Amino acid sequence: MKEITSIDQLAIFGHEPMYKEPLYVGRPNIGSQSGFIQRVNDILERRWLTNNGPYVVEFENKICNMIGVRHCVAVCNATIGLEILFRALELTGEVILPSFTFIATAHALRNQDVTPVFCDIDPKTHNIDPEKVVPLITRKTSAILGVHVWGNACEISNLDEIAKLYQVKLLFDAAHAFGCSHHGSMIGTFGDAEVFSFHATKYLNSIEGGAIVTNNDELAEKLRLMRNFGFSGYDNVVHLGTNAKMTEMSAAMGITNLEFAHDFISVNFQNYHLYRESLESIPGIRILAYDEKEHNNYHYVIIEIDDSRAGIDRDTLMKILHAENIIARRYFYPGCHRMEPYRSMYPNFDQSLPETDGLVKKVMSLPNGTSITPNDVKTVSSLIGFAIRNAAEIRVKLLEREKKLTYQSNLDRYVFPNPTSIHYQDEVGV
Ligand code: T4K
Repeated sequence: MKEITSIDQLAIFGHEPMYKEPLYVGRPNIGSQSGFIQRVNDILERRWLTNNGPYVVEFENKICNMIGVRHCVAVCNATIGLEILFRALELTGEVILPSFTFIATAHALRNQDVTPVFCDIDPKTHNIDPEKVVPLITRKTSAILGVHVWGNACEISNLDEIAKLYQVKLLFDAAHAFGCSHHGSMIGTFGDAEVFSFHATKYLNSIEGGAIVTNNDELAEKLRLMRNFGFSGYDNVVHLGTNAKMTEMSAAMGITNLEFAHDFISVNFQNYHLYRESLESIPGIRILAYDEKEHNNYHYVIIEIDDSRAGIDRDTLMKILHAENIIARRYFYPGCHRMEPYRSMYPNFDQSLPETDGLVKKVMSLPNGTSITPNDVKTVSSLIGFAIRNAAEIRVKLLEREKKLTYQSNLDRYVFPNPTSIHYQDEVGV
């Protein structure tokens, strides 16, 4: 494990970074390179590359069996999956969703001319707060769209009650939640439909990819038509559609990785627990917990930095880590409501999402996955501990450096006047 003993050894102050190669959040898990290559060879020999090929069908069936859902419609990515789902359900008007999500959740609605209405979150879980949903419901509301952030399930039964009471659809962006459960049932079986992401950065990837899962036969049939331009057999288009198909290459990667899903979880689990042990006692750090009674993929290691206790704020800590080539991320800063086109649409959201606004300032995602070793976890954790223990000294040194830089840049910007071009007051008009 690499350890730092004095603040002069920090890369932010000019020392060599701890890592030559960056340590990323979201480095893809790749189960078996040879297993994947073998499937790629099959694809090439079969010359069946896309359009509902055998690997896509196999991938879909495996997902249905794994999570216990009737239909899985594999798609090219979760964003398009969300979009065709919204269109299939003919959502109109407004949909209530958290602002604390990846921008794709909001864009997928807006791209269908549906207005995203941002709801605040429960700061303990980072998920949409059902109590705050009800006041946002209007006659225009057509759905509630929960996001199982970090794979932790939303308060599904409360949201379900609200959706039934107001007769609106209940959908879940389950991009993070493949392999996770809620009250013993797998995510993917709740609401009218849920959407997984199999993007390269997800716990289980199909390079790019996603899947819409539902127990609604009619909806599934519609989605299958819509992902393939609305074609029902040769020369017969029966529905408006698009190209949302998953390729055989993607399905081959998905199936290969499914065979190693337990191994990925076991690495994530060990790393997550090691992070917990190492970070738990550091003042000002809270590590987001997973409910160990449930299935979790433990893909995201999320910490919150309380700067009043840690003595250092999240952004400074992140700069320290980045300088060492530890590329921690501040997902989902600054919140969808503060990004375009939403910040222009809703200038008043400035005050109405206090929990989201508070969280985006302190949350940080740490590297996890099969490319992260226990040694890396110890190194990252000990660096965070070191930065917090030495916060006061680091702050002073950063401030001094900033002053020096400001002074230098003022000097650089200052244009010394050419004495011949100086006109004094009493010369004007002469
Ligand atoms: N809903 C939610 C709640 C989501 O989080 C997402 C996606 C979606 C919907 C939409 O799902 P998709 O349409 O993507 O299926 C990343 C991912 O691109 C995005 O899929 C994900 N959420 C989001 C949370 O994270 P960025 O902008 O952070 O990506 P990027 O390129 O910075 O990659 C993250 C890190 O991963 C990099 O620092 C390097 C590493 N990396 C990445 C790739 C692609 C690799 O090492 N190898 C790779 O191949 O969005």
